Amino acid sequence: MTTSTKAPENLLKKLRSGHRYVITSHINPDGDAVGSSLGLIRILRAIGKGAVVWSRDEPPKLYRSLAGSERIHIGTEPPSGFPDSFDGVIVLECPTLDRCGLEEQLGDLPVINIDHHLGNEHYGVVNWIDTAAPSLGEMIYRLSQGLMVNLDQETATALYLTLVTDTGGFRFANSSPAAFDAASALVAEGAHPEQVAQWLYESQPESAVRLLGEMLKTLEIHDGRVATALVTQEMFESAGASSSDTEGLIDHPRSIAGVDAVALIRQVDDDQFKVSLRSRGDIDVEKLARKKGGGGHRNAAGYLAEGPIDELRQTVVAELQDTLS
Ligand SMILES: [Mn+2]
Repeated sequence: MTTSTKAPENLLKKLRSGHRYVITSHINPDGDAVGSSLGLIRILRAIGKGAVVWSRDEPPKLYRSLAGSERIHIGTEPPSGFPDSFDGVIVLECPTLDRCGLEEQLGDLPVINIDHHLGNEHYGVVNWIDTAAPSLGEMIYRLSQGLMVNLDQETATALYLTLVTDTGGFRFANSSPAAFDAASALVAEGAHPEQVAQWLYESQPESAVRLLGEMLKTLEIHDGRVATALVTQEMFESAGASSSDTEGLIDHPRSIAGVDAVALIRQVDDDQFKVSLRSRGDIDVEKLARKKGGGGHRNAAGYLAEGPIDELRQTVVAELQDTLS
């Protein structure tokens, strides 16, 4: 039995009362942001509403196979007819309004806030926050039930993808009964798990795999528990890769048995480097990143630093070892 709550009545009422909506989500959109937006737009259309998905940043290539991704309005320039021909802005996945990167542009339109993050600031005229939801897309699935919309295959696929990306392929602690219930229902509605898995895990450009090969040559393990690796501009060139090919690279050193903290040092300019940190369990790398002017979450954080790269690596190793002790 699941204990997921239904979409609240005031939200359903609010959505039914308008004619046209902007749907937006956070900067650097992830699978949950993109899949939830593209699922929601189809659900709104099914009840006769017009809508536009507006994203400040371009979604990763990974999600281009989702239906409607080519019609996402990208950038800070408003979509045509905005704001006069819209009745509201639906903000997904943003604990604070500024996370959408468009807070200056949104003007006075009423905001509908749907989120599953801790610490959401309830900035909307309607707020539906469920921190137990495995993905925002799972909440959108419940919203579709509240609106009594039967999902088509494309909508089911978009929402299913949010479950896969936010639960790390049903591996993370949020892989709850609600996640499996929604996944089951969405697959019954036509989502294809093997197709989504292929998009997410088996559609890498050759350059990304070659860059991984280059990175692994630089892998070092320090006292068994800290791993570091480098990605330099030279490596980008020899792999024919660009910065979008670095997505997920850090997961490889992190997957080594016994390694509790990882740093990937990536060259962004001659003497400028992005340090990405990962850790397991209670090991807090966010604190270290924040001290360096960056940020993130307890187990995934990052910051910018100056070279030279070998000195930087030594410093990072010492600091991660400090964090572990
Ligand atoms: Mn999410």
